[in-house]
Amino acid sequence: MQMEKRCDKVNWISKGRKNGMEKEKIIRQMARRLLAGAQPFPFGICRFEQVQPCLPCRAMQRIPQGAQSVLVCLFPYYTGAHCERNISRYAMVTDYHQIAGEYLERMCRALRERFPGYQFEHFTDNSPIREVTAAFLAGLGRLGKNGLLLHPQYGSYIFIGEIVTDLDLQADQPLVPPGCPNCGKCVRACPQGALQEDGSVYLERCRSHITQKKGELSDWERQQIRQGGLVWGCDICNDVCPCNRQPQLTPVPEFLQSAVAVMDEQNAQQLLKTRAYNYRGRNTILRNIKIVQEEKDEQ
Ligand code: B12
Ligand code: SF4
Ligand code: SF4
Repeated sequence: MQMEKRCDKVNWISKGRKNGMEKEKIIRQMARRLLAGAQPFPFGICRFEQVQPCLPCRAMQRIPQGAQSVLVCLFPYYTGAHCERNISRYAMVTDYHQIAGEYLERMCRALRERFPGYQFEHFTDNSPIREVTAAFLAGLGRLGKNGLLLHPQYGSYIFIGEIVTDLDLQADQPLVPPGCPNCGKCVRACPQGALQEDGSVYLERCRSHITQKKGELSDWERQQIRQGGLVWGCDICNDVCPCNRQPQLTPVPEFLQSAVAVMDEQNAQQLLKTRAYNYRGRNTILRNIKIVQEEKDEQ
C-alpha cells in the first residue's frame, strides 16, 4: 500500500512536470471552479507549520499525518443591512458548517482524484487550525483589533474554512500592513469590555458567548442578552468597524437565499433545523427569545 502511494506521488510529479503545470496553478484553477457561487470565493495558501500550535480539539485526529499546507477559503455572509433583526448576522443564514462543509468536501474529492496518494481533510470552525491567523497568513485580509479577519471587500462578515494536506505547496504572501487602521472603535463599543487591546476576548463578558451558554443564567448575564437585543450572537465589534462600512453582498447563493432576520417562538422550531445554533438545542434559544421579549414588553 505504502509502495502504491509512493508510485502515485512519483507518477503525479512526472506527469505534472511534463505538462508544465505547477501544482499550485492546478489547485487555483480547481478552487476558482469549485469554491464559487455568484463569483469565486476568496482563497489562499499558508504553510501548516506557520499555524502551529494547533488548538486542542477533537478534530485534531483528522489532521493528515505529515501535513504541509493549508488551503484557506472565505465564505462571505453579508446579506444586506437588515435594520430590523434580533439574530446576529452570522446566524441569520443556513448553518455555515454545513454549507462551507459541502463546498470543501467537493473540493477535497476533486483534489484526491487529481493528486492520488495525497491526503486532503477539511475543517471549519470546529477546527484545530487557528483560522483567523491562517487566513491572514494566506493573504486573505488584515488582522482586526476585534480579533477578526478583515477582507478588503467583504469586511469581517466572512466565515473561514480550510483544507489541510500533505501536499507541499508554496504559501501566499500576507497583506502589508498586517493590521487594521487601529481606530479603537471596536474596543470602545464592546459593551462590557470583553474585547481586549490585543484582540483577545474575555469570554465571560462577551455577549456572543453568553447567548451560547446553556442552562440558568445569572441576572447580570440575562441583562446582557436583554440589552443586546439579539437571541443569538453579538455583532457590535463587527458593525462599528469602518472596514465594514460598505461590505459586498455574499456571493454564496445558499446564504443569500436563506437569510431570516427575526426569530420568535413561532418560527424558532423551523429555523432551528437549519441554523448554526441548533447544536445548543431548543431550550437555550427559547430562553434567549423570552429574555429579549421581556425587554420589549417593558418598553
Ligand atoms: C472560540 C471561538 C469564539 C469564542 C471566543 C472568541 C475569541 N476571540 O477568543 C466566542 C464564542 C466568544 C466567539 C465569538 C465570535 N466568533 Co468565533 N470562533 C472561535 C473559534 C472556534 C476559536 C478561536 C480561538 O480560540 N482562536 C485562538 C486565537 C489565539 O487565534 P486566532 O483565532 O488565530 O486569532 C488571533 C490572532 O489573529 C491574534 N493576532 C495575531 N497577531 C495579531 C496582530 C494584531 C495586530 C492583532 C490585533 C491580533 C493578532 O488575534 C486573534 C484573536 O486573539 C474560531 C474558529 C477557529 N478554529 O479559529 C471562531 C471564529 C474566530 N469566530 C468567528 C465568528 C464569526 C465569531 C463572531 C463574530 C460571532 C458572533 N457574531 O457572535 C464572534 C466575534 C467575537 C470576537 N470579537 O472574537 C469566525 C471569525 C471570522 C472572521 N471574520 O475572522 C471564526 C474564524 C469561525 C469561522 N470558521 O468562521 N468565537
Ligand atoms: S462579540 Fe460583542 S461582547 Fe463579544 S467582543 Fe465583540 S462586541 Fe464585545
Ligand atoms: S473598529 Fe477600528 S480598531 Fe477595531 S478592527 Fe475595525 S479598524 Fe481595527
